[in-house]
Amino acid sequence: EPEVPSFIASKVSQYSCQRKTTLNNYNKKFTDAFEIMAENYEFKENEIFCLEFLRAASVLKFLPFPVTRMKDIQGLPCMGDRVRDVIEEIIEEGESSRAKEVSNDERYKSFKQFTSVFGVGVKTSEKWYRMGLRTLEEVKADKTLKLSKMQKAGFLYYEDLISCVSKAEADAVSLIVKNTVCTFLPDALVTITGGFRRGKSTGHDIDFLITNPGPEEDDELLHKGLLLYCDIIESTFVKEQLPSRKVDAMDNFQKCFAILKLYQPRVNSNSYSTSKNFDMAEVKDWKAIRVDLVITPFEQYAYALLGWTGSRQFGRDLRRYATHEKKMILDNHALYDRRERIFLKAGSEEEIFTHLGLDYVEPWERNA
Ligand code: TTP
Ligand code: MN
Ligand code: MN
Ligand code: MN
Repeated sequence: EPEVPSFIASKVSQYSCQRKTTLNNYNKKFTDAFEIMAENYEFKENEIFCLEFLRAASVLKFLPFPVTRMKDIQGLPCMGDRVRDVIEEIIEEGESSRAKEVSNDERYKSFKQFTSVFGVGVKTSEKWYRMGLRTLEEVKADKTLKLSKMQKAGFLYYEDLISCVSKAEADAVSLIVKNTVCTFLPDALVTITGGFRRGKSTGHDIDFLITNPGPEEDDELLHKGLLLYCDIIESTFVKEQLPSRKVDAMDNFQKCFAILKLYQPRVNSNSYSTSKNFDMAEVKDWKAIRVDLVITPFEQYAYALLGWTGSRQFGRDLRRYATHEKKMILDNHALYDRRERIFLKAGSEEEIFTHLGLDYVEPWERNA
């Protein structure tokens, strides 16, 4: 039995931004079941139950030992009755009958397939399900459906997009994006955010934050070349507006949910590129890769970096902590102190943690 003398359950914070969560998860058995439950509630638009399971998963991801008895979770935050029932059954039976039921549920299985398509969310899935559609084959066969430009791209590159992005591919794309950006903006800073910044070895996409130090903002950058599919969302940020209080707020940066065409290394070659391999005209020698490009003004860079590094749960808890413990409002652009009625400037993530009175948490410890 692992002995963890410094571990005191009742001292574990309910906020994941006050915990250090690495990718080393001792309780995958439990957290996988919770994530299925949470996703099913998300598909049912039951945000409260969804968050309950996501918070519980996040606490167990943080635990430095595997849970083997109910006594192990005594005193921990976020362990409500619904959560405890699942844990108890997994301890006793090895699996959760509720999670198993959900993964075999027709509606869940359909929503899971539908939302695996780029551009398809819960709303569209709901619509298709109500029309009697159950599988992607049925969706593709239905010629009456009006697909968005994004969804068409999602179906066109489906196989590539559901296969994970590797670290090698992320590094290759990173070089390409940096080189391309630098031909337009030589001083620009390009940073990988998202899961790869948290140390994950695979991802569903690659997230980039781009900023140009100095006063000049370049809103032309995204309109220049290189992308297979690109839906540019113009910046809607208004100076002096208060940070958003929504739990899962979208930000107002100019951004682009793109698909990039990455040429695979040729036989006997190791280099990825975005130019064609002419001697291999017969075989598909490229892979479609999902890339998120976010452009931020330099003075908002630290806030954008913190927000886009995630994890999603870590970000939610940072904002919840700011609101409930500090009377502040945090989003991807700014931090507003409601008592002092001022915006708190930050040039680094460390400064944001300091403003919030939190110990610094490294990116690889934000896998909540
Ligand atoms: P994702 O790319 O969805 O997630 P991820 O990189 O953690 O994991 P994956 O390997 O599946 O890609 O989002 C990255 C972070 O960006 C996430 O913490 C939430 C944040 N985000 C925003 O802040 N605003 C947005 O509009 C979106 C889409 C994401
Ligand atoms: Mn990502
Ligand atoms: Mn994701
Ligand atoms: Mn992303």
